[in-house]
Amino acid sequence: MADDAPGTTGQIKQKLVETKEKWAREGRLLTGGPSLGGTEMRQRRRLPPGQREVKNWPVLDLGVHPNVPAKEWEMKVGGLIERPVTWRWDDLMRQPQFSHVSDIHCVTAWSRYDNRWDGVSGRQLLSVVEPKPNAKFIVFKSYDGYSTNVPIETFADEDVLLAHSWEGQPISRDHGGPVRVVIPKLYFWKSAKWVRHIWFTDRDAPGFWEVRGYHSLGDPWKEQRYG
Ligand SMILES: Nc1nc2c(c(=O)[nH]1)N[C@H]1C(S)=C(S)[C@@H](COP(=O)(O)O)O[C@H]1N2
Ligand SMILES: [Mo]
Repeated sequence: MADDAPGTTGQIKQKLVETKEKWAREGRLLTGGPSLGGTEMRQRRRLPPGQREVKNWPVLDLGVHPNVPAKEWEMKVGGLIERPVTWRWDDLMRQPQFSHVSDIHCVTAWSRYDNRWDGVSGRQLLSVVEPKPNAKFIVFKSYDGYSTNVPIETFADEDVLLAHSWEGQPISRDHGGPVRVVIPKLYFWKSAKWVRHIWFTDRDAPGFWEVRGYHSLGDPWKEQRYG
């Protein structure tokens, strides 16, 4: 895409990408345990199948950490919506602010409990841009050239944010600041760091990991790692 960061594929951690593609081919980390329905599993235990809890917060990405000062951050929202918008930092801060505590589940098997996020809710964004009836999927594109896709219903969940703060502090550059997406009900690769574009479409458009063997939805409770 013309607006992707230039040369990203030349700079990314090729080894990490190859290892994770291999996991997808081999189905690594799959427990093969009984698959309970989402709510049933959630009531039984907090840790999704095949995950382990960590207390630190690992940094996981392609190795390119774009430097986007808050004052220069700009996010375009377009596609199948009634009101395309471009938000800069002040536009984001003028929106009603939303705070939520949620768990992170990364497909590389770590989970981190109780992350406090502040930002603007996904629902607030939806109410501003008004998706058209034929909008079914959302594609996120980031300043590092990364992309990922989710169904519009998932983005409309009550716990989704465009987050600018974590534990009361601005999100660091390593973790996707100034603004990242947070979608707690899916594996963390669906939560785009350094978000730049939010695009509404009528058909599913697989992103960076989805074209490399990772699941199109990625529900940790159903262990949708690959596929
Ligand atoms: N823009 C961008 N977003 C991204 C990624 C990336 O490489 N680039 N990696 C994804 C993956 S695989 C994970 S596990 C999480 C990691 O977020 P963290 O580094 O804050 O833990 O970010 C996701 N969002
Ligand atoms: Mo990940």
